[in-house]
Amino acid sequence: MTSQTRRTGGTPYLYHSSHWGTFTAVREGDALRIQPISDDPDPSDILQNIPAALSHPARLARPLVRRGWLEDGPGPDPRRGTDGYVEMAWDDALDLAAKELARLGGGRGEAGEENAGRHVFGGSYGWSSAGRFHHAQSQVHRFLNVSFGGYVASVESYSSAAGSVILDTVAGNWRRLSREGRWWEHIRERTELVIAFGGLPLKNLAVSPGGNSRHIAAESIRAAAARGARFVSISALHDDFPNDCPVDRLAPRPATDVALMLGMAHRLIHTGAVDRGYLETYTTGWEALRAYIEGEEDGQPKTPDWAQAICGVDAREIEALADLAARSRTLITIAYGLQRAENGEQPVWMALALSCMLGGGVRRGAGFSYALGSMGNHGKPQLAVPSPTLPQGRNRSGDFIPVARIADLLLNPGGRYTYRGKDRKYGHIRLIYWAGGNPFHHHQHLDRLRKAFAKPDTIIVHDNVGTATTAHADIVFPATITAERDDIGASAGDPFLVPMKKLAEPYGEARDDFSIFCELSLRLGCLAEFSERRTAREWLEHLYGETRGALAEAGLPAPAFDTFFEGPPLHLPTSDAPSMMEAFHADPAANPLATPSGRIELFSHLAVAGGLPGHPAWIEPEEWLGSAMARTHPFQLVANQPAGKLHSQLDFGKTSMAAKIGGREVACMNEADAERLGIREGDVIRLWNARGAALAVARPSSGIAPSVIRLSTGAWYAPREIEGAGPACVNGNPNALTADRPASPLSQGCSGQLCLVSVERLKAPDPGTVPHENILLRPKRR
Ligand SMILES: Nc1nc2c(c(=O)[nH]1)N[C@H]1C(S)=C(S)[C@@H](COP(=O)(O)OP(=O)(O)OC[C@H]3O[C@@H](n4cnc5c(=O)[nH]c(N)nc54)[C@H](O)[C@@H]3O)O[C@H]1N2
Ligand SMILES: Nc1nc2c(c(=O)[nH]1)N[C@H]1C(S)=C(S)[C@@H](COP(=O)(O)OP(=O)(O)OC[C@H]3O[C@@H](n4cnc5c(=O)[nH]c(N)nc54)[C@H](O)[C@@H]3O)O[C@H]1N2
Ligand SMILES: [Mo]
Repeated sequence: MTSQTRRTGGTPYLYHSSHWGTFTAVREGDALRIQPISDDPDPSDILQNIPAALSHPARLARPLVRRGWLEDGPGPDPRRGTDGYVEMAWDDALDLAAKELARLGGGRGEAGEENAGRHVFGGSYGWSSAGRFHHAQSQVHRFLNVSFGGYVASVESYSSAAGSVILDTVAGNWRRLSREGRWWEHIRERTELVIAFGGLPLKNLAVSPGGNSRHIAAESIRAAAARGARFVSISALHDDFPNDCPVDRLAPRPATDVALMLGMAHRLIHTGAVDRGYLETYTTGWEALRAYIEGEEDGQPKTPDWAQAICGVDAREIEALADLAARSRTLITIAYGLQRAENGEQPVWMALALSCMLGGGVRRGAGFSYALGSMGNHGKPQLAVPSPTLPQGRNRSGDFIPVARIADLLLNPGGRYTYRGKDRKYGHIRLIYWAGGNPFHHHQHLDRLRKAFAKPDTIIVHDNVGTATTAHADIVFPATITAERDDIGASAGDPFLVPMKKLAEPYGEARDDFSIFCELSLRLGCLAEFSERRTAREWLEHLYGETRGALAEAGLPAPAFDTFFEGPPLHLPTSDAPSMMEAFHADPAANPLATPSGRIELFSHLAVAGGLPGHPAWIEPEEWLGSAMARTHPFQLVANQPAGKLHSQLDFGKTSMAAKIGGREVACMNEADAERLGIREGDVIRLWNARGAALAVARPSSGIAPSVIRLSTGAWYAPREIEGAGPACVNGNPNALTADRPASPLSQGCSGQLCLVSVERLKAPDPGTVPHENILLRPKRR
């Protein structure tokens, strides 16, 4: 890394990092000027959202306590979400919070009562910020482990639960499968055909948890195309593949990719193109899958014509794609998006099966890559040394929920459900402690989540800004943003350890999550356990020391902390070790997969035990364009990730706001659909179904399939009454519409990507949007 620490008029450029890029910044008066590092070949515009965060009126300046909670005491309360707040001095708010934590059993620490945390939900899902020490989720987990001896945790992610669970089940280790393998290098150099289910959307590849200093996807795709590699993007949306690259596009109806894959599989069988040697050596269960494909199980051969009737792609095109795949060095990728859906396991499992039929990844550049198009650091070399992580301590409660079952947990204490083939029971939650996530962004069917958030005694949230989640909390602590503190940026798939230098003083009276937890720990008598008597700076030095130690062991001496922290990002070595699949392919007996058979399972007894068919199969979802519900709600909503921001973060920033019209999200729909409905570019439209409604600004386009409408996530939830039409989120949050329905009984994953809706031009007067600073009802400034 070339040092960029220049000086302009005496002001140094400082290094910092975000989930969407490493940058240098300089203060110019009240403004912050941000510049991507020169090593980044394709930096993301999302960087330009950051400066607004320094002083935006949505920032929280002082602790807030909900009026109803303050007046009537803790307890279930349906006023959450519409109540007002009282501003409080830090010491008073901390005393109040500590008293409530103590009442609920907190404060006896590791030596205390076993399972005091069983009524505390601390799953606290969310991305918070890139720095590895001030990582809010790690901080809250550590605090609850120390002060309550544990908490009800969450497992899996909103990103990937159906896909992860099925890949763990049939290929052993989804994490290694998705991260390992130098796929971008292979694509540049060897792969002849990339079939990308869900495309390779550059917008998503902007981002990776912990940092993404080098955006290499665009140049890799271009280099491959220049070499003659072919790409097929399988998606209803044109912009799921870079526009400036040659690509063939297929647009199956959303949620029907399994049918398309089965049609291809049928063709491979009937043209004799199946690699039987691969199936025999590396897989089990082929006979069961073959019998299903040929219709021996249900009397229905899964022919390309059968597939066409479901997915809408011409049968001859399905055959042509199968033929091309069979004669090419083919890589099959599948985006997370496809599995964030009902029966989301099936497209992932079937894509893996299809790649096995084609000979798997024995030849370099061919094979299967999970979520290559979903995270910027997948398919890059992995680090050879551990990157800094805050130890979270031990959770002695042992209880957890699959992360997307949060509303079920709160609404249904004692209720039973299944997960990974086991029967489980929801506990009874009295306290929610959330830091670094925004469930009123990430969860589905938000009107239902509001009812769920009415249930606990007390909800405590830390955030930088007044989100819809803080607006449902009883105690809100204002946290600093990453730019207001020192930290270290790192990610397993990124070569740089970044000294993230403080760029600005905290807004108002905002404090670091760490220091808030130190204050609470002090009051609860467990400060020494929580902080281990280290200051934030000493923690940074300590965490850096672990990476430095590993470097020294590898014969690569690294500078002392102070030198590292004043200098440019530190280049870390990457690992040359073969990926899990490379090792397995080289010697399946010596390097078996962690499945019951040691092989890739095309039939799985564990899947059956978890409530799924034993092999990948087409299972009709409740909400797709061919289902009964489509007669009343004829549009498939694709609620995918937003291009101009990360989730709901910095939605008020420059790049995010530039993508809106009148402060409202834009929904892209097919131009013929728009014309039929009398909708023109710029019209305000209403999307609705039985669960809720949202307003958006229409953008008719030829780049989206008929009957599909795309409204990306990220707008701050603001339900308001629409004249004559009931409530709608006036800012355009699609989770007002999505279903809180598990992907399957196996994974209990989030299925928020797709749902059915109706669409019309808004007839009532436009109620306008709710600006970010008014999402949480604040007291007048004293
Ligand atoms: N319909 C639909 N819903 C989806 C998805 C979808 O495809 N469709 N995608 C899902 C996916 S994949 C994901 S990962 C989730 C994302 O869901 P989240 O990760 O919950 O979303 P974020 O907006 O990143 O929320 C992070 C919050 O942390 C706050 N924050 C940032 N830094 C700090 C800090 O230092 N301290 C504290 N205390 N707070 C901080 C931010 O202000 C923000 O409110 O959404 C899911 N929801
Ligand atoms: N800019 C930006 N980048 C991000 C994020 C962000 O918020 N903003 N979030 C990050 C996170 S947390 C995650 S988990 C990843 C998410 O990565 P993904 O989940 O892969 O991202 P999405 O954009 O939700 O979905 C990718 C595409 O899948 C397509 N798709 C949906 N359903 C179907 C289907 O049934 N069939 C087919 N063929 N295609 C379908 C959609 O057109 C969609 O654009 O992105 C990461 N990258
Ligand atoms: Mo995600």
